[in-house]
Amino acid sequence: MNTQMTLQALIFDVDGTLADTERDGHRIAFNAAFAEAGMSWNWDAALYGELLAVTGGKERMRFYCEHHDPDFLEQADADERIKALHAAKTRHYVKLLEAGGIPLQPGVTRLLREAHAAGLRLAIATTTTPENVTALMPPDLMKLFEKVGAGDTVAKKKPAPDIYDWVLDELGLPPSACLAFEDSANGLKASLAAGLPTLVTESEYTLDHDFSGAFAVLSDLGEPSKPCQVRRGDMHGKAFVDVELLKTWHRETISNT
Ligand code: XBP
Ligand code: MG
Repeated sequence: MNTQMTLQALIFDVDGTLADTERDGHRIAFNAAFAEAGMSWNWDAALYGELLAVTGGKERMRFYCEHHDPDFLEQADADERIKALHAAKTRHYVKLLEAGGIPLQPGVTRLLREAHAAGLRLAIATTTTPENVTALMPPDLMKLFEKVGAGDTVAKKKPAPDIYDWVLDELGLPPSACLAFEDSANGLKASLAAGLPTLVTESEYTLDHDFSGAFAVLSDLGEPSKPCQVRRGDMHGKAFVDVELLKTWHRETISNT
């Protein structure tokens, strides 16, 4: 097996994958920004689920306007107002995380530490704003990530593969030497389009998404004391995801291509 074929890096999505941040994090921060600006927009949990069809906060606001408040976009300064609302939303989101935080998904801390100790390189490929990632992750875990591709680093957000392509380029690795971790159909489309074998762990808003193409779909990464639920894929007798299992899955995906 040449070195290009051994597993060398893990690339993680953030929202929904490292932590379930949307309903009780991003949504609350959007609404706080709207209220602060004296606007009547208020995104309830069901509406927010529909708006998640579009990744990126600024893009999501624009999508909301197109369907619910088209007059907003008629204003000459609509783009600037969306930008300002988004900056306020980021401020609220960071404050919310600092105040109490949103817990990381089961198995995330364990697997990140184990993978780093085993010499695997770690990176992030997310649609969210960089400050949001730093606010979410405890500093000792954040420093394990060698590259962070986030927000407006690339022009086209997921489901376009661009953020994954950017991270692969930064790592100097081919997709066949990596695994991606995603929680949503848009994220999975992006990672697969970049050629990355992908493990899906579900999140609150993505339970009914189409995860065709993922090599396995799990409730979460699991812990020794709390096995994950397996929706699809072969756990090879394991109750949770560890580095050994990732290497086995990686070998399988490579030999199937
Ligand atoms: C999540 C997103 C983001 C967040 C909001 O993407 O789509 O837009 O909901 O973050 P991923 P911003 O799962 O790929 O991390 O408002 O900072 O865009
Ligand atoms: Mg996600």
